[in-house]
Amino acid sequence: MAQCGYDRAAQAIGVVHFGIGAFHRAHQAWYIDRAMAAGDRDWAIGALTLRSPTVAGQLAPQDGLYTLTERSGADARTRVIGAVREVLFARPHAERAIGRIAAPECRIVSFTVTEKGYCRAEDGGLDHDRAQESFYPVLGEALVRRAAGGLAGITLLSCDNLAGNGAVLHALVREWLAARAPDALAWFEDNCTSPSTMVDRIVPRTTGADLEALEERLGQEDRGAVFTERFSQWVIEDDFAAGRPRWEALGVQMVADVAPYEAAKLRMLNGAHSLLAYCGLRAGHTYVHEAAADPALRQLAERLMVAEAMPTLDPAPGQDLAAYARDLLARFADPALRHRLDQIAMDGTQKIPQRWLDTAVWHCARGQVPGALCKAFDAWRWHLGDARFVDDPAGERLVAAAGEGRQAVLDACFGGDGGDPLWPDYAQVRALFTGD
Ligand code: CS2
Repeated sequence: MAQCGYDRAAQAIGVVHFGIGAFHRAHQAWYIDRAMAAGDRDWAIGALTLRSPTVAGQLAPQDGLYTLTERSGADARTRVIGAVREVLFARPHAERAIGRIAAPECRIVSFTVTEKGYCRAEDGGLDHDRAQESFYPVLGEALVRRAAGGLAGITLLSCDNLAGNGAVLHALVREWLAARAPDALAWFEDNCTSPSTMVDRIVPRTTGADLEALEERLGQEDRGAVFTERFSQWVIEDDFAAGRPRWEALGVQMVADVAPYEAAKLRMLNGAHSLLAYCGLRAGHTYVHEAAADPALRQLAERLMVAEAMPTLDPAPGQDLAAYARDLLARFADPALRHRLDQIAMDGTQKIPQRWLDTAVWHCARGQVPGALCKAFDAWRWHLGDARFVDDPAGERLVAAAGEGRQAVLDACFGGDGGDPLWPDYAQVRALFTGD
Protein backbone atom coordinates (compact mmCIF):
# COMPACT_ATOMS: atom_id res chain seq x y z
CA MET A 1 0.00 0.00 0.00
CA ALA A 2 1.33 3.46 -0.82
CA GLN A 3 2.79 5.46 2.06
CA CYS A 4 1.28 8.59 3.49
CA GLY A 5 3.73 11.49 3.30
CA TYR A 6 5.37 11.45 6.78
CA ASP A 7 7.62 9.12 8.70
CA ARG A 8 5.05 6.97 10.50
CA ALA A 9 7.52 4.91 12.49
CA ALA A 10 9.01 8.07 13.99
CA GLN A 11 5.70 9.39 15.38
CA ALA A 12 5.01 8.84 19.09
CA ILE A 13 1.53 7.71 20.11
CA GLY A 14 0.03 10.99 21.29
CA VAL A 15 -3.60 9.89 20.94
CA VAL A 16 -5.12 6.75 22.41
CA HIS A 17 -8.52 6.04 20.94
CA PHE A 18 -11.29 3.81 22.29
CA GLY A 19 -13.50 2.32 19.56
CA ILE A 20 -11.72 2.07 16.23
CA GLY A 21 -14.79 1.51 14.09
CA ALA A 22 -15.35 2.88 10.60
CA PHE A 23 -16.40 6.29 11.93
CA HIS A 24 -13.14 6.96 13.74
CA ARG A 25 -11.12 5.82 10.73
CA ALA A 26 -13.09 8.12 8.41
CA HIS A 27 -13.20 11.14 10.72
CA GLN A 28 -10.73 11.81 13.56
CA ALA A 29 -7.98 9.58 12.10
CA TRP A 30 -8.33 11.39 8.77
CA TYR A 31 -7.90 14.79 10.47
CA ILE A 32 -4.91 13.55 12.47
CA ASP A 33 -3.35 12.02 9.37
CA ARG A 34 -3.63 15.29 7.50
CA ALA A 35 -2.26 17.21 10.47
CA MET A 36 0.84 15.01 10.50
CA ALA A 37 1.13 15.26 6.70
CA ALA A 38 1.12 19.06 7.21
CA GLY A 39 4.01 18.83 9.68
CA ASP A 40 2.52 18.20 13.13
CA ARG A 41 4.45 15.56 15.04
CA ASP A 42 3.81 12.79 17.55
CA TRP A 43 0.06 12.52 17.27
CA ALA A 44 0.00 8.93 16.02
CA ILE A 45 -3.01 6.94 17.22
CA GLY A 46 -2.89 3.88 19.44
CA ALA A 47 -6.33 2.42 18.89
CA LEU A 48 -8.20 0.14 21.25
CA THR A 49 -11.16 -2.01 20.41
CA LEU A 50 -13.29 -3.14 23.31
CA ARG A 51 -15.93 -5.39 21.89
CA SER A 52 -14.75 -6.97 18.68
CA PRO A 53 -11.30 -8.31 17.84
CA THR A 54 -12.21 -8.22 14.12
CA VAL A 55 -10.97 -4.74 13.43
CA ALA A 56 -7.66 -5.50 15.14
CA GLY A 57 -7.42 -8.60 12.95
CA GLN A 58 -8.07 -6.47 9.87
CA LEU A 59 -5.71 -3.62 10.60
CA ALA A 60 -2.82 -5.23 12.48
CA PRO A 61 -1.57 -7.30 9.49
CA GLN A 62 -1.63 -4.07 7.43
CA ASP A 63 0.42 -2.29 10.10
CA GLY A 64 -2.54 0.00 10.82
CA LEU A 65 -2.59 1.38 7.26
CA TYR A 66 -5.89 1.55 5.43
CA THR A 67 -7.59 3.54 2.68
CA LEU A 68 -10.39 6.04 2.95
CA THR A 69 -12.60 6.50 -0.11
CA GLU A 70 -14.74 9.61 -0.45
CA ARG A 71 -17.77 9.02 -2.63
CA SER A 72 -19.98 11.56 -4.31
CA GLY A 73 -22.25 10.66 -7.22
CA ALA A 74 -20.12 8.62 -9.62
CA ASP A 75 -16.86 10.02 -8.23
CA ALA A 76 -14.62 8.11 -5.79
CA ARG A 77 -11.33 9.39 -4.34
CA THR A 78 -9.08 7.12 -2.33
CA ARG A 79 -6.32 8.14 0.08
CA VAL A 80 -4.06 6.12 2.36
CA ILE A 81 -4.33 6.92 6.08
CA GLY A 82 -1.24 6.29 8.16
CA ALA A 83 -2.21 7.83 11.49
CA VAL A 84 -3.05 4.56 13.24
CA ARG A 85 0.20 3.05 14.49
CA GLU A 86 -1.18 0.32 16.70
CA VAL A 87 -4.46 -1.53 17.16
CA LEU A 88 -5.06 -3.52 20.34
CA PHE A 89 -8.00 -5.65 21.40
CA ALA A 90 -8.24 -4.20 24.89
CA ARG A 91 -9.47 -7.31 26.71
CA PRO A 92 -6.45 -9.60 26.42
CA HIS A 93 -4.12 -6.60 26.21
CA ALA A 94 -5.48 -4.49 29.05
CA GLU A 95 -2.04 -3.99 30.57
CA ARG A 96 -0.59 -2.72 27.30
CA ALA A 97 -3.62 -0.50 26.75
CA ILE A 98 -3.24 1.01 30.23
CA GLY A 99 0.44 1.52 29.54
CA ARG A 100 -0.31 3.46 26.36
CA ILE A 101 -2.50 5.97 28.24
CA ALA A 102 -0.17 6.11 31.24
CA ALA A 103 2.83 6.87 28.98
CA PRO A 104 4.15 10.45 29.08
CA GLU A 105 3.72 10.88 25.30
CA CYS A 106 -0.05 10.30 25.50
CA ARG A 107 -1.80 13.68 25.44
CA ILE A 108 -5.31 12.94 24.21
CA VAL A 109 -7.62 10.01 24.85
CA SER A 110 -10.52 10.03 22.41
CA PHE A 111 -13.71 8.02 22.21
CA THR A 112 -16.17 6.71 19.63
CA VAL A 113 -17.82 4.05 21.74
CA THR A 114 -21.41 4.83 20.64
CA GLU A 115 -24.08 6.19 22.95
CA LYS A 116 -24.40 2.98 24.93
CA GLY A 117 -20.64 2.69 25.55
CA TYR A 118 -20.85 5.45 28.18
CA CYS A 119 -23.00 3.14 30.36
CA ARG A 120 -25.31 5.77 31.75
CA ALA A 121 -27.84 4.57 34.27
CA GLU A 122 -31.44 5.70 34.00
CA ASP A 123 -30.81 8.65 36.30
CA GLY A 124 -27.96 9.81 34.05
CA GLY A 125 -25.24 8.63 36.47
CA LEU A 126 -22.82 5.77 35.86
CA ASP A 127 -24.12 2.21 35.69
CA HIS A 128 -21.14 0.68 37.50
CA ASP A 129 -21.94 -2.92 36.49
CA ARG A 130 -22.09 -2.22 32.77
CA ALA A 131 -19.14 0.17 33.03
CA GLN A 132 -16.93 -2.79 33.98
CA GLU A 133 -17.32 -4.03 30.41
CA SER A 134 -16.57 -0.71 28.77
CA PHE A 135 -13.53 1.58 28.72
CA TYR A 136 -13.66 2.59 32.39
CA PRO A 137 -11.39 -0.07 33.93
CA VAL A 138 -8.55 0.64 31.44
CA LEU A 139 -8.95 4.41 31.51
CA GLY A 140 -9.42 4.53 35.29
CA GLU A 141 -6.30 2.50 36.02
CA ALA A 142 -4.26 4.59 33.56
CA LEU A 143 -5.42 7.82 35.23
CA VAL A 144 -4.50 6.41 38.63
CA ARG A 145 -0.99 5.65 37.35
CA ARG A 146 -0.60 9.08 35.81
CA ALA A 147 -1.75 10.68 39.05
CA ALA A 148 0.56 8.52 41.17
CA GLY A 149 3.49 9.26 38.86
CA GLY A 150 2.79 13.00 38.94
CA LEU A 151 2.46 13.04 35.15
CA ALA A 152 0.87 15.78 33.09
CA GLY A 153 -2.89 15.75 32.64
CA ILE A 154 -4.55 14.66 29.42
CA THR A 155 -7.59 15.59 27.37
CA LEU A 156 -10.54 13.22 27.19
CA LEU A 157 -12.20 13.84 23.83
CA SER A 158 -15.64 12.34 23.34
CA CYS A 159 -16.63 12.08 19.67
CA ASP A 160 -20.05 10.48 20.10
CA ASN A 161 -23.48 11.89 19.34
CA LEU A 162 -24.48 12.91 22.86
CA ALA A 163 -25.57 16.34 23.98
CA GLY A 164 -22.76 17.87 26.04
CA ASN A 165 -20.62 14.80 25.33
CA GLY A 166 -17.53 16.23 27.06
CA ALA A 167 -19.35 17.18 30.24
CA VAL A 168 -21.17 13.83 30.29
CA LEU A 169 -17.89 11.92 29.91
CA HIS A 170 -16.14 14.03 32.55
CA ALA A 171 -18.90 13.47 35.12
CA LEU A 172 -19.01 9.71 34.48
CA VAL A 173 -15.22 9.31 34.76
CA ARG A 174 -15.32 11.36 37.94
CA GLU A 175 -17.95 8.95 39.31
CA TRP A 176 -15.84 5.94 38.39
CA LEU A 177 -12.79 7.39 40.13
CA ALA A 178 -14.75 8.52 43.18
CA ALA A 179 -15.96 4.94 43.72
CA ARG A 180 -12.68 3.15 43.02
CA ALA A 181 -9.73 5.50 43.23
CA PRO A 182 -10.69 8.62 45.19
CA ASP A 183 -7.01 9.48 45.62
CA ALA A 184 -6.77 10.20 41.88
CA LEU A 185 -9.83 12.42 41.82
CA ALA A 186 -8.22 15.74 42.72
CA TRP A 187 -5.42 15.14 40.19
CA PHE A 188 -8.04 14.38 37.53
CA GLU A 189 -10.06 17.50 38.29
CA ASP A 190 -7.00 19.74 38.38
CA ASN A 191 -5.17 18.39 35.34
CA CYS A 192 -7.53 16.80 32.83
CA THR A 193 -10.07 18.42 30.53
CA SER A 194 -13.02 17.01 28.58
CA PRO A 195 -14.02 19.42 25.82
CA SER A 196 -17.30 18.78 24.05
CA THR A 197 -17.26 18.12 20.32
CA MET A 198 -19.67 17.91 17.44
CA VAL A 199 -18.62 15.32 14.89
CA ASP A 200 -20.26 14.85 11.52
CA ARG A 201 -19.52 12.53 8.65
CA ILE A 202 -21.81 9.86 7.26
CA VAL A 203 -19.93 6.56 7.28
CA PRO A 204 -21.97 3.56 6.17
CA ARG A 205 -20.78 0.14 7.28
CA THR A 206 -18.24 -1.26 4.77
CA THR A 207 -19.60 -4.18 2.75
CA GLY A 208 -17.91 -7.13 1.05
CA ALA A 209 -18.90 -5.67 -2.33
CA ASP A 210 -17.15 -2.37 -1.39
CA LEU A 211 -13.94 -4.25 -0.60
CA GLU A 212 -14.05 -6.30 -3.78
CA ALA A 213 -14.59 -3.26 -5.99
CA LEU A 214 -11.78 -1.43 -4.22
CA GLU A 215 -9.38 -4.32 -4.66
CA GLU A 216 -10.18 -4.43 -8.34
CA ARG A 217 -9.53 -0.72 -8.65
CA LEU A 218 -6.33 -0.62 -6.53
CA GLY A 219 -4.97 -4.03 -7.45
CA GLN A 220 -4.40 -4.60 -3.73
CA GLU A 221 -6.47 -5.95 -0.84
CA ASP A 222 -7.41 -3.61 2.02
CA ARG A 223 -9.38 -5.28 4.81
CA GLY A 224 -9.59 -2.09 6.85
CA ALA A 225 -10.97 0.19 4.10
CA VAL A 226 -13.65 2.75 4.91
CA PHE A 227 -16.04 4.56 2.56
CA THR A 228 -17.64 7.88 3.30
CA GLU A 229 -19.00 11.11 1.84
CA ARG A 230 -16.86 14.09 0.88
CA PHE A 231 -18.44 16.26 3.58
CA SER A 232 -16.93 16.32 7.04
CA GLN A 233 -17.34 18.63 10.01
CA TRP A 234 -15.73 18.76 13.43
CA VAL A 235 -16.48 21.48 15.98
CA ILE A 236 -14.44 21.32 19.19
CA GLU A 237 -14.35 23.34 22.39
CA ASP A 238 -10.79 24.59 22.54
CA ASP A 239 -9.91 23.34 26.01
CA PHE A 240 -6.97 20.95 25.76
CA ALA A 241 -4.86 19.91 28.73
CA ALA A 242 -1.66 19.10 26.85
CA GLY A 243 -1.80 20.56 23.36
CA ARG A 244 -3.44 19.34 20.19
CA PRO A 245 -2.76 19.07 16.44
CA ARG A 246 -3.23 22.27 14.43
CA TRP A 247 -6.66 21.15 13.32
CA GLU A 248 -7.89 24.68 12.68
CA ALA A 249 -5.65 24.74 9.58
CA LEU A 250 -7.64 21.78 8.25
CA GLY A 251 -11.11 23.26 8.59
CA VAL A 252 -11.89 22.11 12.14
CA GLN A 253 -13.91 24.77 13.97
CA MET A 254 -12.29 25.46 17.36
CA VAL A 255 -14.92 27.30 19.40
CA ALA A 256 -15.67 28.40 22.94
CA ASP A 257 -19.08 26.72 23.01
CA VAL A 258 -20.03 23.75 20.89
CA ALA A 259 -23.63 23.52 22.15
CA PRO A 260 -25.39 25.34 19.25
CA TYR A 261 -23.66 23.11 16.68
CA GLU A 262 -24.28 19.97 18.65
CA ALA A 263 -27.96 20.74 19.23
CA ALA A 264 -28.51 21.52 15.53
CA LYS A 265 -26.75 18.36 14.46
CA LEU A 266 -28.56 16.10 16.90
CA ARG A 267 -32.03 17.52 16.35
CA MET A 268 -31.78 18.15 12.59
CA LEU A 269 -29.35 15.65 11.05
CA ASN A 270 -29.65 12.78 13.51
CA GLY A 271 -33.32 13.51 14.23
CA ALA A 272 -34.15 13.32 10.52
CA HIS A 273 -31.92 10.26 10.12
CA SER A 274 -33.85 8.36 12.77
CA LEU A 275 -37.14 9.52 11.26
CA LEU A 276 -36.05 8.31 7.80
CA ALA A 277 -34.82 5.05 9.31
CA TYR A 278 -38.08 4.03 11.00
CA CYS A 279 -40.48 5.58 8.47
CA GLY A 280 -38.29 4.35 5.59
CA LEU A 281 -38.12 0.76 6.82
CA ARG A 282 -41.85 0.83 7.37
CA ALA A 283 -42.33 1.99 3.77
CA GLY A 284 -40.18 -0.91 2.50
CA HIS A 285 -36.94 0.99 1.78
CA THR A 286 -33.44 -0.30 2.56
CA TYR A 287 -31.19 2.75 2.13
CA VAL A 288 -31.29 6.37 3.25
CA HIS A 289 -31.10 7.67 -0.33
CA GLU A 290 -34.20 5.63 -1.22
CA ALA A 291 -36.14 7.05 1.71
CA ALA A 292 -34.92 10.55 0.84
CA ALA A 293 -36.16 10.09 -2.74
CA ASP A 294 -39.63 9.07 -1.53
CA PRO A 295 -41.58 12.37 -1.79
CA ALA A 296 -43.71 11.76 1.30
CA LEU A 297 -40.71 10.85 3.47
CA ARG A 298 -38.54 13.63 2.14
CA GLN A 299 -41.28 16.08 3.02
CA LEU A 300 -41.55 14.59 6.48
CA ALA A 301 -37.79 14.84 7.07
CA GLU A 302 -37.82 18.42 5.86
CA ARG A 303 -40.75 19.24 8.10
CA LEU A 304 -38.99 17.78 11.12
CA MET A 305 -35.83 19.76 10.40
CA VAL A 306 -37.30 23.08 9.29
CA ALA A 307 -40.68 23.43 10.97
CA GLU A 308 -40.10 21.42 14.14
CA ALA A 309 -36.40 21.33 15.09
CA MET A 310 -35.21 24.72 13.75
CA PRO A 311 -37.43 26.91 15.94
CA THR A 312 -36.08 25.13 19.04
CA LEU A 313 -32.48 26.11 18.22
CA ASP A 314 -30.48 29.15 19.14
CA PRO A 315 -27.84 29.35 16.38
CA ALA A 316 -24.31 30.63 16.87
CA PRO A 317 -23.34 33.74 14.86
CA GLY A 318 -22.97 32.71 11.22
CA GLN A 319 -24.74 29.38 11.68
CA ASP A 320 -27.30 29.26 8.83
CA LEU A 321 -29.82 26.60 9.80
CA ALA A 322 -31.95 26.89 6.65
CA ALA A 323 -28.88 26.23 4.49
CA TYR A 324 -27.92 23.42 6.85
CA ALA A 325 -31.30 21.73 6.29
CA ARG A 326 -30.95 22.05 2.51
CA ASP A 327 -27.44 20.59 2.57
CA LEU A 328 -28.58 17.72 4.77
CA LEU A 329 -31.33 16.75 2.33
CA ALA A 330 -28.77 16.73 -0.48
CA ARG A 331 -26.40 14.58 1.59
CA PHE A 332 -29.15 12.10 2.44
CA ALA A 333 -30.15 11.87 -1.22
CA ASP A 334 -26.69 10.86 -2.53
CA PRO A 335 -27.07 7.29 -3.83
CA ALA A 336 -23.29 6.78 -3.78
CA LEU A 337 -23.32 6.32 -0.01
CA ARG A 338 -25.63 3.29 0.21
CA HIS A 339 -26.26 3.99 3.88
CA ARG A 340 -28.52 1.32 5.33
CA LEU A 341 -31.57 2.41 7.30
CA ASP A 342 -31.23 -0.51 9.71
CA GLN A 343 -27.76 0.75 10.69
CA ILE A 344 -29.41 3.95 11.92
CA ALA A 345 -32.44 2.18 13.42
CA MET A 346 -30.37 0.26 15.97
CA ASP A 347 -30.03 1.43 19.58
CA GLY A 348 -33.14 3.61 19.43
CA THR A 349 -33.39 4.01 23.21
CA GLN A 350 -29.86 5.41 23.28
CA LYS A 351 -30.37 7.79 20.36
CA ILE A 352 -33.95 9.04 20.40
CA PRO A 353 -33.85 11.11 23.61
CA GLN A 354 -31.28 13.61 22.32
CA ARG A 355 -32.60 13.47 18.74
CA TRP A 356 -36.36 13.87 19.22
CA LEU A 357 -37.33 14.58 22.78
CA ASP A 358 -35.90 18.07 23.18
CA THR A 359 -37.81 19.14 20.09
CA ALA A 360 -40.98 17.43 21.33
CA VAL A 361 -40.70 19.05 24.76
CA TRP A 362 -40.26 22.50 23.22
CA HIS A 363 -43.46 22.15 21.17
CA CYS A 364 -45.42 20.62 24.05
CA ALA A 365 -44.54 23.57 26.24
CA ARG A 366 -46.17 25.83 23.62
CA GLY A 367 -49.23 23.65 23.19
CA GLN A 368 -48.19 22.68 19.66
CA VAL A 369 -48.15 19.26 18.03
CA PRO A 370 -44.96 18.37 16.11
CA GLY A 371 -46.67 16.21 13.49
CA ALA A 372 -43.53 14.83 11.80
CA LEU A 373 -42.13 13.71 15.14
CA CYS A 374 -45.41 12.01 16.02
CA LYS A 375 -45.21 10.05 12.75
CA ALA A 376 -41.59 9.18 13.45
CA PHE A 377 -42.47 7.92 16.91
CA ASP A 378 -45.27 5.83 15.50
CA ALA A 379 -42.91 4.27 12.96
CA TRP A 380 -40.46 3.49 15.77
CA ARG A 381 -43.20 1.69 17.63
CA TRP A 382 -44.00 -0.24 14.43
CA HIS A 383 -40.31 -1.15 14.16
CA LEU A 384 -40.36 -2.56 17.69
CA GLY A 385 -43.22 -4.83 16.71
CA ASP A 386 -40.89 -7.38 15.12
CA ALA A 387 -38.25 -8.63 17.55
CA ARG A 388 -36.08 -9.97 14.68
CA PHE A 389 -35.17 -6.45 13.63
CA VAL A 390 -34.71 -4.83 17.01
CA ASP A 391 -31.09 -4.27 18.00
CA ASP A 392 -31.13 -2.25 21.23
CA PRO A 393 -29.76 -2.74 24.75
CA ALA A 394 -33.34 -2.43 26.04
CA GLY A 395 -34.63 -4.64 23.20
CA GLU A 396 -36.54 -7.26 25.17
CA ARG A 397 -38.29 -4.73 27.37
CA LEU A 398 -39.25 -2.65 24.32
CA VAL A 399 -40.52 -5.49 22.20
CA ALA A 400 -42.71 -6.64 25.09
CA ALA A 401 -44.00 -3.09 25.52
CA ALA A 402 -44.67 -2.69 21.79
CA GLY A 403 -47.35 -5.35 22.06
CA GLU A 404 -49.05 -3.35 24.79
CA GLY A 405 -49.40 -0.11 22.88
CA ARG A 406 -47.91 3.34 22.60
CA GLN A 407 -48.01 4.28 26.21
CA ALA A 408 -46.14 1.16 27.30
CA VAL A 409 -43.41 1.82 24.71
CA LEU A 410 -42.93 5.36 25.91
CA ASP A 411 -42.85 4.30 29.54
CA ALA A 412 -40.39 1.52 28.78
CA CYS A 413 -38.09 3.95 27.04
CA PHE A 414 -38.38 7.22 28.90
CA GLY A 415 -40.49 6.61 31.95
CA GLY A 416 -38.07 4.81 34.24
CA ASP A 417 -39.07 1.72 36.13
CA GLY A 418 -42.27 3.05 37.54
CA GLY A 419 -40.48 5.75 39.52
CA ASP A 420 -39.72 9.29 38.44
CA PRO A 421 -39.63 9.84 34.71
CA LEU A 422 -36.12 9.95 33.25
CA TRP A 423 -37.06 12.91 31.18
CA PRO A 424 -38.27 16.22 32.56
CA ASP A 425 -41.56 17.19 30.95
CA TYR A 426 -42.02 13.56 30.04
CA ALA A 427 -45.67 13.58 31.03
CA GLN A 428 -46.43 16.23 28.41
CA VAL A 429 -44.54 14.35 25.72
CA ARG A 430 -46.35 11.19 26.68
CA ALA A 431 -49.70 12.90 26.29
CA LEU A 432 -48.65 14.20 22.89
CA PHE A 433 -47.56 10.86 21.50
CA THR A 434 -50.32 8.78 23.02
CA GLY A 435 -53.15 11.21 22.58
CA ASP A 436 -53.96 10.98 26.35
C1 CS2 B 1 -26.61 8.02 12.25
C2 CS2 B 1 -25.25 8.66 12.52
O1 CS2 B 1 -26.29 5.73 12.72
C3 CS2 B 1 -26.86 6.77 13.08
O2 CS2 B 1 -27.59 6.81 14.05
O3 CS2 B 1 -27.60 8.98 12.47
O4 CS2 B 1 -24.24 7.73 12.63
C4 CS2 B 1 -24.89 9.70 11.46
O5 CS2 B 1 -24.64 9.09 10.21
C5 CS2 B 1 -23.70 10.52 11.86
O6 CS2 B 1 -23.95 11.09 13.12
C6 CS2 B 1 -23.39 11.57 10.82
O7 CS2 B 1 -22.42 12.43 11.30
